[in-house]
Amino acid sequence: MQLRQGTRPTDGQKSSALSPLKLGLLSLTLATRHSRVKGQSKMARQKPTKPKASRIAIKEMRVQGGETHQQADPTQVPLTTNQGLPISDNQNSLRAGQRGPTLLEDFVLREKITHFDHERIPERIVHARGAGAHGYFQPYRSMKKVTKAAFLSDPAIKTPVFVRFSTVAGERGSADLARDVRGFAVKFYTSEGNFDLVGNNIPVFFVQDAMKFPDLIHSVKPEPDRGFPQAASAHDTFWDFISLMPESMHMIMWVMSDRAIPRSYRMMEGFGIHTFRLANEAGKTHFVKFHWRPKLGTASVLWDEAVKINGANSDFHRQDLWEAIDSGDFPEYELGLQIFDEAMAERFEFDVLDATKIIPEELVPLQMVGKMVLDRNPDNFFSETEQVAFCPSHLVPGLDFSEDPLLQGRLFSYLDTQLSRLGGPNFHQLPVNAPKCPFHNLQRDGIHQMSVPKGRVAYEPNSLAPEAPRESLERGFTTSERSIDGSPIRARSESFSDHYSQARLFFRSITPPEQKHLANALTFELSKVETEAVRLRMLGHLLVIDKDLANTVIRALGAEGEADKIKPAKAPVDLEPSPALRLYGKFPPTMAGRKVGMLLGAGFDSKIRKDLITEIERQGAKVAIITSKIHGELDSQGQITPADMTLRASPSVLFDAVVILAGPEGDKKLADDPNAVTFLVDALRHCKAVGFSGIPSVARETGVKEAPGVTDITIKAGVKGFIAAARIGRFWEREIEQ
Ligand code: HDE
Repeated sequence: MQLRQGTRPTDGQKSSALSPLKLGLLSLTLATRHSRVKGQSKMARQKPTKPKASRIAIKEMRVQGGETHQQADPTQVPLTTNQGLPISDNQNSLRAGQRGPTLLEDFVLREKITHFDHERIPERIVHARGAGAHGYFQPYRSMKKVTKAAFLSDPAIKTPVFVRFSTVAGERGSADLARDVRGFAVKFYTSEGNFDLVGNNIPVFFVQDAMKFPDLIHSVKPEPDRGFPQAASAHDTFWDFISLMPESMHMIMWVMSDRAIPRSYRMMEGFGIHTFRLANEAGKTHFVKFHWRPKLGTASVLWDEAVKINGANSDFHRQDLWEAIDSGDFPEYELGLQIFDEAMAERFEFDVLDATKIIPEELVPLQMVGKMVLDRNPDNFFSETEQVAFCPSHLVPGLDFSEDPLLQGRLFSYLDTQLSRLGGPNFHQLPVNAPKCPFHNLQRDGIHQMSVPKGRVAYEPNSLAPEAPRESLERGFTTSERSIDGSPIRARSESFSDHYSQARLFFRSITPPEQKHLANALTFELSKVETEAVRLRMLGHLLVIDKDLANTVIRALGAEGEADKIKPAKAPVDLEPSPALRLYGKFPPTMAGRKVGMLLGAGFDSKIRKDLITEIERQGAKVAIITSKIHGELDSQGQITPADMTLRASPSVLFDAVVILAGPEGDKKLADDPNAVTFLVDALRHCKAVGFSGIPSVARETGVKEAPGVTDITIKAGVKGFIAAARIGRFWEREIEQ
C-alpha cells in the first residue's frame, strides 16, 4: 500500500513488504560530490594522475522518512554483511509495519550492533568516562492510578539507586569538559527487580533508528587512520556524517548549545528521551517521558572556560560530584513525568516514537512525582562505577517499552555489550548489579559464576524440587496489550520526516546569550572542518533551520563558496517558542552548590574575609582560599590564614564567583603577578560576579572596576552586594566577542 503525504500508518494498517526505496515513493535527487585530496599541490590538481581517486560520484536520494540513502552504482562494491550479503538499506531496521517494533529476525541489524558492541574491551565503547554515586529515590505520592510499579506506589518507600554520569565520545582517560552529551543513567534497585533508566542530559538524540548508532559513533570517535581527535566532535568525519543526516539537526542544536558543557553533574537535567509506557493494575496504559530536574538549577560554563578547565583540572566534574557528596552537600533531582495517552499522541504534529523530537512542556506539563538524593560515594571506583551494567531492557511491572526504533535496538545492545565488557553472562552477580530483592532462576554455570546453586534440578517444569522457583501470573512482568500487524519492512514512517521544525523551535526558544554561544560553537566546530564541501553542506542545513543563525555563522567563519541548497523532506513550520527549553532564567537565582574562589593578598582585612565566608556559607556555597604561597597569607594584623589552593593551581575558571582581597602591599604584588591578573581578567571575561577590596591595582590592570556584577567589598553593604551578584551568577551584558 502506498502512503499519502501526511498520513501515518496506524497499528492495524498493513504496509508493503517492499521498502520505499524500491517503490520509489518520492522523487529522487541525485547528487554528485567531489572530494578534494588535501595537501595536493596546485600543479597536481591541474594535471590529475590516473586513477582519478579524488573524484568519486555518489548517488544520493531521500525517501519519505527524509533520511539520506547513498546507493552503490553498478561498478562499485556494495555494502555487505560479514557473510558477503549485499545490504539494501543501511538506514532502517526491519520492523513490523512502518511504526511497529523491530523484529528479532533482523539479522543485519543484529550483526552490525553485535560487532559494534564488542569493539572495545573492556572500556565502554561509548560513555567510557564517568562518575558514580549511591543514593535513594522516594516518590511524593502514590502513582497507582497510572502505574502498578511498586517503587512509585507509596511515599514511604525509599528505593536505593546507583547513578552513573558520563561523557559519550571520549576514552576513559579523556577530559571532563569535552563538548558532548552527558549520560545520566539510574539503576533503581526496586522490590520487584532492577529498573534502569538509562538517559542523557539532552532530551533528544542524533538518530532515529538503532541501525545508525554505530555509524554515528564511528564518525565522532578519533578518525581511524590517525587516532585523533580525542573526545571532540570538531572534525571532518563527524560533520560529514551529520551533514548527511537531516534527522540529526535538532540534536545538533542542543549539542552546540551550553547544555553540552555543563558546570556540574549536579546542575544538569536528565531525560529518558524515548517514549515509554506506564501500565496500571487494570492493564490500562499511558505513554510517558521521564525527566530529571536538578534542585540546584541548571548551569553551564563558557567554551573558553571549558577549554581552560580541561587543562587546569581534567577531572573537574568527577571531583565536583565526589566532593559535594563527601562534604554532605547531597545532590538532589526531582523526577518529572509527562504522561499522555495514545489519542493525544495521535494529535501531535510529530511522532512520539521518534527520539529526535521533544514533547514541549507547554503541550504536556511535567508532573513532579518524586526526588532522588545522592548521598554516598562509591567505595571502589572499579567495582562499582566501572562494573555497573545498565540495560534499558531492565524493567519492572507497571512500565513498558514503546516501539521507538532507537529504543528497540538498545534493548538488544546493552546486554550484549556487557558480555564482552564484563567477561560473561554472570555480570548480574557483581554487587553493584545484583538486585536487592531476592532473585532465583535456573540459569547455571558460565564464566565467573559466583553463586553455588544446590540440588539436582536446573530445569522447569519439574516434580523433584517443589521449592524451585516457578512463574507467577500475578507478580510476573506482562507486556502491555497493543496490536502489532505489519509485514516486515525496512522503511521509516513519513511521520518521522520533519527534521527542522524542532531544531528551529529550540534555537528560537533559548535566551540571546545561549543563542550567541550556540553560533560560536558552530563557528568553532565548522572552522575545524577541513573539507569545504562538508562545511557548505552543513551551512545549507543551518539556512533551513534559521537564516539569522546561519548568516551569523557564515559571517563569523568568513566562509567562501555557496552553502548547499538543502531541500527538506518536509518543510519546517514555526512553532510557538517553549521557554522550558532555556538553560538560563528558568530556575530562581541561587548560590547553593556553587564555589567562590577567594584570592588573598598580604595585609588583607580579616573581618571582611570572615563576613564574606559566613555569608557565602549561609547561601549554601563553599569558599576556597587561594594564596600565592602554599602556607597561606598574612592579614593586616599579621595573622596567617591557611590556603586551600595556590594561585598557580587555581585559575578563576574553577569557580562560580571570585573575590580578591588584599592590603596595599599585597595588592601591588598581585598586580605584578600574571596569574593574579589572568585570574581577574578571566572572571571578567566569563561574566562572573567579582568582589574586590577597594585597593585598585589589580582591578585597574583589568578595567574590572566599572563592570556590572563587580562589587567593592570594602564599602558599606559591599558584602551584601557581592552576594546578590553571585546569586545571579553571570552578567551576560559583560560578554565580549569570543
Ligand atoms: Fe547507549 N550504549 N546506545 N544510549 N548509553 C551504551 O552500554 C547504544 C543511546 C546511554 O553509565 C553501551 O554499558 C545503542 C541513547 C548511557 O554505564 C552500549 C544505541 C541514550 C550509557 C550502548 C544507544 C543512551 C550508554 C556502552 C542506539 C540516551 C552509559 C556501554 C540504539 C537515552 C551507561 C554500555 C553507563 C551506554 C548502545 C543510544 C544512553 C554499547 C546501540 C538514545 C547513559 O550498549
